[in-house]
Amino acid sequence: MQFKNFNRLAFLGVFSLLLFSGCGNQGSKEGANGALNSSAAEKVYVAPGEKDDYYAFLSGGYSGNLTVYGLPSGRMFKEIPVFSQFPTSGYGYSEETKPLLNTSHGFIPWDDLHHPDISQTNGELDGRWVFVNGNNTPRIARVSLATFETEEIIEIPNSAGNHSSSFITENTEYVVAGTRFSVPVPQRDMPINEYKGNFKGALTFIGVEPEHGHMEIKFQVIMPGFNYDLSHPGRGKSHGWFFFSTYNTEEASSLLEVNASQNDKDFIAAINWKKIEEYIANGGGKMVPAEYAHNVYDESTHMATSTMIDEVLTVDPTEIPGAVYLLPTPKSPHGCDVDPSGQYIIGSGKLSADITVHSFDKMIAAIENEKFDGDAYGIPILNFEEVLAGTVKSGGLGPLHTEFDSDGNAYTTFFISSEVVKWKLGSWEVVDRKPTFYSVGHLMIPGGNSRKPFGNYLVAMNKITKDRYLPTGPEMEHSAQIYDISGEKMELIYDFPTHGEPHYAAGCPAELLAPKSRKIYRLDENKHPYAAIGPEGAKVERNGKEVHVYMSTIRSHFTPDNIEGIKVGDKVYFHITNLEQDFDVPHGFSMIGQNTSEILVMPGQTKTTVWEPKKPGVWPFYCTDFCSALHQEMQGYVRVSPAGSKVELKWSVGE
Ligand code: RUQ
Ligand code: CUA
Repeated sequence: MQFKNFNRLAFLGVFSLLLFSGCGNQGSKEGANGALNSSAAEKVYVAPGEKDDYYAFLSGGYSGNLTVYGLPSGRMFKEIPVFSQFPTSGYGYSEETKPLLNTSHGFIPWDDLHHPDISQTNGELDGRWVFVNGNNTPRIARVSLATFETEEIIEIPNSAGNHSSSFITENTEYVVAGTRFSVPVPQRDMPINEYKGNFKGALTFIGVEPEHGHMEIKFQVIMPGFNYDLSHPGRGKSHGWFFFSTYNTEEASSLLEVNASQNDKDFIAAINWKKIEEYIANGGGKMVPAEYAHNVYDESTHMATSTMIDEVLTVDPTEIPGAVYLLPTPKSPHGCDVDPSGQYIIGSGKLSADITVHSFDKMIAAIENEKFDGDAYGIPILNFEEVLAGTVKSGGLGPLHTEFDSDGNAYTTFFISSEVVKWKLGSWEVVDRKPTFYSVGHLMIPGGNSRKPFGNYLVAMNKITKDRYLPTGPEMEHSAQIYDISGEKMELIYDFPTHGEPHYAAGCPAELLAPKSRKIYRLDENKHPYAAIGPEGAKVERNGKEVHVYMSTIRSHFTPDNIEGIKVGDKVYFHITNLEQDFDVPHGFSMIGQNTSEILVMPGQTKTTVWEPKKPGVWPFYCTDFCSALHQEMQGYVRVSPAGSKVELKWSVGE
């Protein structure tokens, strides 16, 4: 009896505890976490047929691609191939898009994509393009936000581990790319242990032509051989400057985890690019030999071309007084972020508990009053105390990245203590903190890296997933988390899986993009040299061993769909034109035994895929996209005869 009572009491105790915490979760925003909180569910619920408020562009890291999500639903809308071949659309496999992946090292069908940044006008997102970086074989790409397709890729010479990239200035004057790894400039055969003093770090300023967004390298600042990790543009009052975090100012080439953590402070490099522009306008800088690819997709011919460029303009910062300064920043800073006003430059020492905030005004005063603490390879080092605006005593560990809302708050991620910390600009006081699950890297607030943030949601992108989803073998997709930041306290409202490794992301209101989205390519504007505009345009032409098939598609047949007279040893180019002029009606094309992928051809578009038949026979092709009730009927045959056979070339449809 006694025993029973005890048990019942214990049971009641546990029950009331459960009840209590349940109520607590529902009653306050604090501690709101997961399914217990029904208002959280409402906040992310976008009913069937309804649309999201924001687009979010998440980097895919080692997938080489960019993924598009809706906020607040966390629904994935699209994966945009950028640096990787992508069979889903045929990107990087079709003849038209292959040149986009050309580099000075040849065709490189992969890269490691880290930092999307949306184009800006007057410091506000303008929704025209999103720029992204390829780390590994240094490249910057421009993705159109009308077509959601990669339109241009430029390779960055003298660079390696292109990581402090691809951030843009407030009128998209430049997209900037900085080298993470310093290397010999120009590249040459030399002993690795002679790194110190001999390797260099190139910071590249790529001009963006305002109408079409075409990129052109304007100049490279050849800096000391540090690691340039992240960067952000000045804005507002600091427009005209660009800030780069550095680590490994020790210039170690081996065991960096120890050797690059010796100095108590590394630097944020402040680059006055307007000064450099003046210097160049007055004939400054040196053209040096370089080899890099510039690849551009032309929307009227639906084709990309790759051009090799053989020189680049470099500038030596020590020859331009007033152009470059170093701001001492503790503990191997990673993130380097600038607040919406342009006053504060935030350096997150990744081995630190505190966040260092520099003041732009104090920096200018320190420069004027020559408050220097020596120099590094001739570049003045500003006195730390003179430029320091404040320190955020965060109570966390391992700060990485900071974004901002429109109310003077900053939000910093902490990798080691696995949390987002909200603090106030100016008073440096911590006002809230929420755990992330787990080990957050970057975070994103739509517009949070511009003069006009949209402060409803914060997306944390985590490095470790562990128990958040059903297990899927040894590898889990990375997890992202959405926090509602419209109140004083942050509230975790949703978890969603991402694809690849999301490093940074960029987000903007849906109304900025949705109305401008392209629906079709107009047939009467199609300038592709191999287009078959209408079934009359369909034909097959032989030119030696090359055969060009001008083929058109419409629901639900190909013209032509029977081809004879192809021989083993031929190289057959299928140029497919989709005659549809209806939104969202692509046709696909695939050929048996083809050493490439299918292609997906958008309405009004022409795309080309190559086939080199190896064996005689009658080989079928078909449409890969379920386009109509008679999609399964959308097929054809190619007769392949032995090399040297006399079978005549002919083609037909409906005979
Ligand atoms: S990185 S997690 Cu931007 Cu490549 Cu910091
Ligand atoms: Cu066209 Cu299926």
